[in-house]
Amino acid sequence: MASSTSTPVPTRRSVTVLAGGVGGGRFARGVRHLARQQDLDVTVVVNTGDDLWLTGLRVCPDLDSVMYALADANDTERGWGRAGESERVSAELTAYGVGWPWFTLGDLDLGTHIARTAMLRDGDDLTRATARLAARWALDVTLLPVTDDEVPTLVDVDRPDGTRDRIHFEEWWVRHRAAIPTHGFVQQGVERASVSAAAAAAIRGADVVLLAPSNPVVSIGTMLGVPGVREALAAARGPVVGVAPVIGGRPVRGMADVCCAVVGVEATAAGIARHYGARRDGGLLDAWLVDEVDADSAAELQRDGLRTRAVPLWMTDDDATADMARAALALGLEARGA
Ligand code: FO1
Repeated sequence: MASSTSTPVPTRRSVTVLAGGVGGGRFARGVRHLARQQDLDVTVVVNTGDDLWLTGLRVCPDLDSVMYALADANDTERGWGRAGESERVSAELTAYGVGWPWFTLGDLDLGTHIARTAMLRDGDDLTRATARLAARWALDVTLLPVTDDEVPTLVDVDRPDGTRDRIHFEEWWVRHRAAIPTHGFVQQGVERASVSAAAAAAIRGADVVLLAPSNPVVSIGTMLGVPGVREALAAARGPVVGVAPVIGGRPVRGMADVCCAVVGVEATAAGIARHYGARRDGGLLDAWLVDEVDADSAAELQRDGLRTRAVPLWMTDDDATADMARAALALGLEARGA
């Protein structure tokens, strides 16, 4: 009797990325570019702290930034919203005094918000609605909100008259450009929230988990604040590798330095690594990637026991970003082998 020696089919390796909006979308494109070369399954778990109800619609800025970037449908100049956008409906909304005149909802972008709101009203949770929206674009990547619960990031600020106010993150970020006295960030309702089952499984089960070079406070930090996320990272069977969001002490994009100052984190490659902490000390990281200009901090972190590598971190195009992802995966596998 011939013995059936079924050669085990190698299971595809999986990578889960935790990401915010603009930087997250660009990084996700690079990971996908690599995945297509190395036959990897990619899941991107995205921050939902920026999400809000506006003009009766559910707007999810970071999920949309990542989705549009992966769909090649994003406005690469502005860094958010759709390419080839128009603003006819937005002008009508402003004329009616509905919504925020300083927060532009483009016509194509409104299509996404209307579709998402319709799906939510149909009874879909955000995970399901996100999957349905993403299916239209055939992204080759699974897109997951970090939670299905509404946990808006609010910001405690001083009004011009000196009194305190608590405003939505998007008002702080877009209307005020973070240029008002700021006391802290609050995740409203976080105590009643939990990481989604799909996101927790994607983090626990991945061969490697990557922290995108997103804002360590209001993107990655906000996700870490959702109950269950830290536990999922601690229980992750794969190594957790972070990518520094600052190069030479300056944020690659956005306002990581402003946000770090608000919460007292040193906005450097070493400062953020220490803020995330080494996994073996109860923190997040098995390894950390810094840019070559921060090679000295790499040596310093390595001495402190955090496996660190200095590689080019400018996400100038998909190839450059894929090289970053490749270095992160290699460092992660090295860390796990150790
Ligand atoms: N950013 C702006 O600077 N100005 C805007 O008018 C604006 C509108 C907007 C509408 C929908 C959306 O999903 C994002 C939008 N953004 C806008 C970007 C948004 O502030 C950022 O994508 C993130 O929230 C910050 O990471």
